[in-house]
Amino acid sequence: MPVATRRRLGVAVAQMGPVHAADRREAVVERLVAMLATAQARGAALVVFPELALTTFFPRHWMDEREAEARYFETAMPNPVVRPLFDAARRLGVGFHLGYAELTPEGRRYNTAILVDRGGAIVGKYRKIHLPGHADHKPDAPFQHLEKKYFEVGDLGFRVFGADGTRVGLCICNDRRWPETFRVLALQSAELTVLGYNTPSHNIHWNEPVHLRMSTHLISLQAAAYQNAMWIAAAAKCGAEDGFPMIGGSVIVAPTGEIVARTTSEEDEVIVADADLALGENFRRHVFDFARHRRPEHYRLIVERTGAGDPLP
Ligand code: ING
Repeated sequence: MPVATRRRLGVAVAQMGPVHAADRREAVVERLVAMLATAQARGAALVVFPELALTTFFPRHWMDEREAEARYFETAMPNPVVRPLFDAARRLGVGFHLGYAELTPEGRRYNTAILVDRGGAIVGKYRKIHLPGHADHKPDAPFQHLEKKYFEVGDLGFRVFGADGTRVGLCICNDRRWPETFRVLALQSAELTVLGYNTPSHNIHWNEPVHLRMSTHLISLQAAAYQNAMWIAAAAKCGAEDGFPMIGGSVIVAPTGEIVARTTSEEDEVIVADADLALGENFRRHVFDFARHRRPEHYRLIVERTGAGDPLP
């Protein structure tokens, strides 16, 4: 039985430590450029940066939408502040993924991520679909989680883009907790999915043991990678932003479900894997040959129902 021939791709995850509310975007971009150079020097052709990489995780704070737009949203991409990152990537011949808060010319706000190829061109864009948290002010909570207030549900769907010969899927943070995310990307033949996340270490809704934040994060990614025969590269922005802790645990996961690289800090840290994209092909040819094994006629509830309901008659 022929085994797929190797297809190597140097994948890096550039984890970010805290970005405090007072940090200037120029200083943040300098951190990103430094990590991009480190990743390139270690053989990376693609570098994954976190969700909302340019600013602090501002949904933790209650403010007027206009103030949020003025302080934390980008009205153009690229723009003069992030231009040094695009220039460095093109100079070094490295593609990258970047998450940021997008304010469109029509005034719509999205939690957005882009995929930039090794020539510096934006070849993919995604707007976060699964928005966690709430839209109301919870003054008694230690912090807010106002993604449902500041962002609209993404309108671009889950898409797979061609970047330098690789089929790359995009998602963002909470999306990783929903298996539908990765299955829709796998049904479009994604061989690598990249994402960023900002995951608060504490749960404001109940006294969830802190260690579960890391275990549920890793379980979600390892299961998704294996069950969809894809590589997954996930980049945290983490550490205590103005005293509010977020988990690290940036990882590169193989289609086997195995973690092949992970960070050990909650600071700026680069991890790199020499990913063999053919590894997924072996799983897609056998265990997860969707065309041969899936039975969508029995999965209808997944699309027809939003919330759980009664058992079928
Ligand atoms: N953050 C968190 C995440 O999904 C969260 C929110 C944490 C939801 C843990 C449920 C459980 O990782 C973002 N930004 O989505």
